[in-house]
Amino acid sequence: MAKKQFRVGMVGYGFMGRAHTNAYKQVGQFFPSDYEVVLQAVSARDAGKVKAFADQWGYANTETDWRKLVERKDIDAIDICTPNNLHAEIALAAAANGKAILCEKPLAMDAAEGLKMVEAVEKAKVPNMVWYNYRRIPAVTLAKRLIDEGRLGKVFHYRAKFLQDWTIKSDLPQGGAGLWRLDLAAAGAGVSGDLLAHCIDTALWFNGRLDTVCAMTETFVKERMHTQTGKVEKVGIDDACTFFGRFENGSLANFESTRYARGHKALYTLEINGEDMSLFWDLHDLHRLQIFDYKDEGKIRGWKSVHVTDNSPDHPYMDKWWVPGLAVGYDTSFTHQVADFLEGLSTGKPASPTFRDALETQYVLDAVLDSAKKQQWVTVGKA
Ligand code: SOE
Repeated sequence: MAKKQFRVGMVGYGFMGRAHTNAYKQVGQFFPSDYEVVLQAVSARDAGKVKAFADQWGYANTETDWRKLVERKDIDAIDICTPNNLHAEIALAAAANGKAILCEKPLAMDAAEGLKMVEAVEKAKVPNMVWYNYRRIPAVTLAKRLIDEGRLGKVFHYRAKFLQDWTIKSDLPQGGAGLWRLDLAAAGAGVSGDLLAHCIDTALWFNGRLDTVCAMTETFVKERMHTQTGKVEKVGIDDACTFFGRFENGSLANFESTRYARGHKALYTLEINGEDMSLFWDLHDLHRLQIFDYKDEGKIRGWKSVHVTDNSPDHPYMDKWWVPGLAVGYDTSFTHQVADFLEGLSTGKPASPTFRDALETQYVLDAVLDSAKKQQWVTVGKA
């Protein structure tokens, strides 16, 4: 049977534009579905740069105004890879034009904006998803399966860290390609929205709602040159953010994110401790899931390190790749996410996180920033 076309129009072409496009190109080879992904068009303001990107990555044509892109009849899905301050406007226009939407994380600048986006996609009944890609690392997905099977028993603790060091240099400007992450107006927040958002997304997926939080933030470099104004301006983002919290299931949360952990480039680690089992995962060793099973108590007590590379359905996604023992990487978490999205289109069971799922992370982020500002515990909001 002929495949249906899934014609993508992407807005933006930075690091995430490459990661998503790579996934679109790979998915049909490894995860056959009812759909053929077509790289229809990419949009960005600089005509020359966007054309060069389109030629390199195989997009059929380009636009310099995303408004034209979302109105095009030959496009089925809009992929939003822009700075965070544009997510809502583009998503609302895409929903009004009946497009499926795949939006880079975090969903929005804050929960109020995120809620409008949720309402728009739900009213328009368009398929939607947010690129919280770490859910689709096979070892992380396996951890979720073990949790859902009830193997951990009562959960006591959840802890996660996302550590980087690339903004320590005080002469790094704010604003512009990649560095918009340092500009509050474009990013909405600092490491909390950029890095902690990943940790929160996985945590809520694994362990349910967070109820209350108590946070601390710091901005170590207080002024930076702004690339748009050419002036030295106050830095409004959080450079580091740490918080404690309580999940609705009674377990305790402990999170840290920073771009000032000298030596760490992208160290995302998570650990969950239950009465019967503990799980630990580390992005730098992404194929391994460390498991402590209390059933082994006695002579063979100890942590085991499972290399999640069996090409059997026991190891999520891995039956579609190579032979047992051979690894896949960070990039394939995006491929898995597109594969799940397309499967969701076929089955009518949407792939997570939908905009509504990702809104929960926004509520936590709002509470975290509010708590840091007020220097007190804050209850996490709900839709
Ligand atoms: C920031 O450096 C960044 O690229 C984030 O924006 C991504 O979401 C994260 O996965 C890696 O780090």
